[in-house]
Amino acid sequence: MTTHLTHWGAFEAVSDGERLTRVRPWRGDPEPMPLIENVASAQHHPTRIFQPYVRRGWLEQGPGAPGRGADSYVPVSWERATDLLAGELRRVYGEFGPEAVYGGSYGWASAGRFHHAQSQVHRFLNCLGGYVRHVNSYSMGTSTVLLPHVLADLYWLLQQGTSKSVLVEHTELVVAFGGLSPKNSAVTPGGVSRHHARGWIAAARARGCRFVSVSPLRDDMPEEAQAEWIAPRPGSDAALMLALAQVLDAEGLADTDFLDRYTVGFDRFARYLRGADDGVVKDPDWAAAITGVPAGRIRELAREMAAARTFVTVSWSLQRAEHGEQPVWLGVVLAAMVGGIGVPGGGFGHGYGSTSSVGEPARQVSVPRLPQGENPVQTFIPVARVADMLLDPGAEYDYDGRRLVYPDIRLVYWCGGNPFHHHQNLARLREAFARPDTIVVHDPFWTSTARHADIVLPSTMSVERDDYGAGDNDRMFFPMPALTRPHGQARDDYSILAGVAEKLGIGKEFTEGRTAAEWLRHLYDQWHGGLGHTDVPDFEEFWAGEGFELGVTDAEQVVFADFRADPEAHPLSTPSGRIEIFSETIDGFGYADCPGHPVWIEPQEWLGSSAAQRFPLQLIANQPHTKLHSQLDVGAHSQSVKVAGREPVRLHPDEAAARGLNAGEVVRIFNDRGSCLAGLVVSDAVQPGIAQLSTGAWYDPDPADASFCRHGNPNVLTADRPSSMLSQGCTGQLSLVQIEPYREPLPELSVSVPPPTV
Ligand SMILES: Nc1nc2c(c(=O)[nH]1)N[C@H]1C(S)=C(S)[C@@H](COP(=O)(O)OP(=O)(O)OC[C@H]3O[C@@H](n4cnc5c(=O)[nH]c(N)nc54)[C@H](O)[C@@H]3O)O[C@H]1N2
Ligand SMILES: Nc1nc2c(c(=O)[nH]1)N[C@H]1C(S)=C(S)[C@@H](COP(=O)(O)OP(=O)(O)OC[C@H]3O[C@@H](n4cnc5c(=O)[nH]c(N)nc54)[C@H](O)[C@@H]3O)O[C@H]1N2
Ligand SMILES: [Mo]
Repeated sequence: MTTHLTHWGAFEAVSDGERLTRVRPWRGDPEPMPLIENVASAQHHPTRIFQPYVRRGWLEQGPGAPGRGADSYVPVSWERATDLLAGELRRVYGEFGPEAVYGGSYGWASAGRFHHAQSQVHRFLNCLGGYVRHVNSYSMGTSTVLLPHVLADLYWLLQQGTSKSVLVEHTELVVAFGGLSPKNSAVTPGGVSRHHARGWIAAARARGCRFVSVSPLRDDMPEEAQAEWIAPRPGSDAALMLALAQVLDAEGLADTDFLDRYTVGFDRFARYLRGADDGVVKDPDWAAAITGVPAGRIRELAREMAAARTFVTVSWSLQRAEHGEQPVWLGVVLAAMVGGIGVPGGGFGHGYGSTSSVGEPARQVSVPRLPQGENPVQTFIPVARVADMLLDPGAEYDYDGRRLVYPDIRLVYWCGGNPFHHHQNLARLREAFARPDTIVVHDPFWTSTARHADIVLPSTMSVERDDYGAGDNDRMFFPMPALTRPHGQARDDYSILAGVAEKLGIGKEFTEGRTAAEWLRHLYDQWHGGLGHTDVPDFEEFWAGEGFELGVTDAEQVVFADFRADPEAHPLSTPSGRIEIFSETIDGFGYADCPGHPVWIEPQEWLGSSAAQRFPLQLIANQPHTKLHSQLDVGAHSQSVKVAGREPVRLHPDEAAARGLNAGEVVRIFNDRGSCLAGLVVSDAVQPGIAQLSTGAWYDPDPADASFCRHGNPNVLTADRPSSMLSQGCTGQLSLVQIEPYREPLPELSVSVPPPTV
């Protein structure tokens, strides 16, 4: 059997050269995940792209031809496709320059670090003169901007966060905003070898640690935690956290020595808690009316947090929302008020249930990766502003204290992502995608994004090519030799781009004269040579083996321990060198939607807003438990939970009964932006007032109405609205909807078969 790594786990497989005939979890994985079943079952699905295609209208009428998303496709040879693409790139770069090319290409693609699709396309576009890039992510677009102002660089924090093994030993109380969802811990960017979503929680619990899960869904916390479940109205966590802070302050429970020595601005924040300027004391009674959590319970929880060694973790989902800065900032403030930052088992964590990597100790070394070259273009967008950019070239907008201008994009190049999965308000995204002259997509599958492209190039899946990989903070470094030949005429992104580079006369710059196999060896040798220790195998031995362990610097790492020991010698990277409970920098930007200290600001769409009269259910569009985003949605495990082929939506029994809905029937979910079908699952793990429809169903628009998805993609319902002017992050997690029975004949899905071809 040969080992292979995916973002959702490592597996061992047997192949007949064409398909995987046996797959079993990697033997080192203590909690294997059924998501690996999607790989073999999807590999030769009819929606694999067999050969290169060009959209008919574009081929016949040239760049800018209308019809994207509804056209048929013309199969072409690789030679023809490469010629057409090279010609179009020459035209766009020649006439408009690199500022007219959007190459951000956001998306997770596959594990395996050489064939990392984004790195490949970025290197290619850099050889051509550069491109408009994106900054930040859909995952943590809000925190990435906020945290450096108030605590630390986000990626540093994720890498250096206190080890889960330290929490197991020392923590007495975990308060998890957004829970510690076992489904999310299935995944690590770049791959996960050993899953331990449940193991550490069970061990901490056995030692006597208590867990409080603050979440609208009971199953956001594994049963092993035996957690107390507190369910505030979604989007109202900031109010709950302010009240916890108010109790700590009012009852003299705050660690004032810690606040004096390690933080700045508590006094400004305390005025707000006490209502000194607005006359509103942010006490538990105030918060109870907003959150629905009983005031008595809030008061008690604050006391418990002050009395115990408490770890506060805030899931990434809370910042994927309007004013998503506030609950993250308040998580930091609460951890500071109870004095736990820098202490083993205390302090603040971000996303301890959001991926498997968070709370794993940092490795001593990173792993080899393809150099991307230099991008001379300065223009960028915060990633979730893509539709705004395409719809409104020349418009100005605010971002992190700057005034930026959207560029005028002629060509969009997407390789390894699925914006018609990940972006909000998909009907609007389709209008945006109608604007550029040309859209190029590489993907193994006919995703909805591929169906909006002009030039569609079939990529291999990771099981069809040689590579190697290790996930973030994951200790295993695996060789990933190809398990099967490519499907149809698929090529890996590197070969595709090398072919186009050749035609454009930049072949040498892009390939440096190496094949993919030669790159793998070259990058490994270079890395190996730079390590300076001898216990790491050379390439031959590595390639013939089944992976090896990379060392970690400190298995029992405690973040901010050195800062705690000596804040003068080890200041934070914030402007003051301390934790900023009040940020002069953010205050100086003057943004009404993100002032200088954390506050409660009512979102536009939550159960307390007037919009809830028409749309009384809070849609939670969280990550799916049966797949990674939209990847391999046609695979067996993903399909196993669909209801009449539609994505499942979960409702509380009372909400189903109030609408006369029965489990197993197809329902229509709608608001003013759009509607979709979904299959009803009734469960008391979901709070009343909530509809939970995970992301990931391939967008299947009705031919007459792009805002109606027949399959169940929640992003026809979500708002393309930024978190704030500070961060411009994605807010796809929460929106308001209504649900009704669907009485029409069920429409067939078109996204599960290839688009029409000529
Ligand atoms: N409403 C709402 N929306 C959300 C979220 C939410 O919480 N709510 N979450 C957001 C988050 S956190 C994220 S990260 C995004 C995820 O959004 P994406 O990362 O765009 O989603 P994926 O489905 O992983 O898309 C990866 C694509 O790459 C393709 N692919 C795989 N391997 C290769 C390869 O080797 N080469 C090429 N060329 N292609 C390859 C896959 O087939 C797939 O189509 O979604 C965001 N969208
Ligand atoms: N199986 C699987 N795992 C994944 C992924 C996947 O697609 N599939 N995607 C990966 C990626 S790219 C990312 S970025 C991470 C994302 O990690 P997260 O952002 O943490 O994941 P989500 O599933 O979006 O949200 C977690 C939970 O937050 C809760 N929640 C939502 N809104 C609120 C709120 O207002 N208040 C409170 N208290 N809770 C709320 C929801 O009930 C939800 O189940 O997940 C990663 N892990
Ligand atoms: Mo993400």
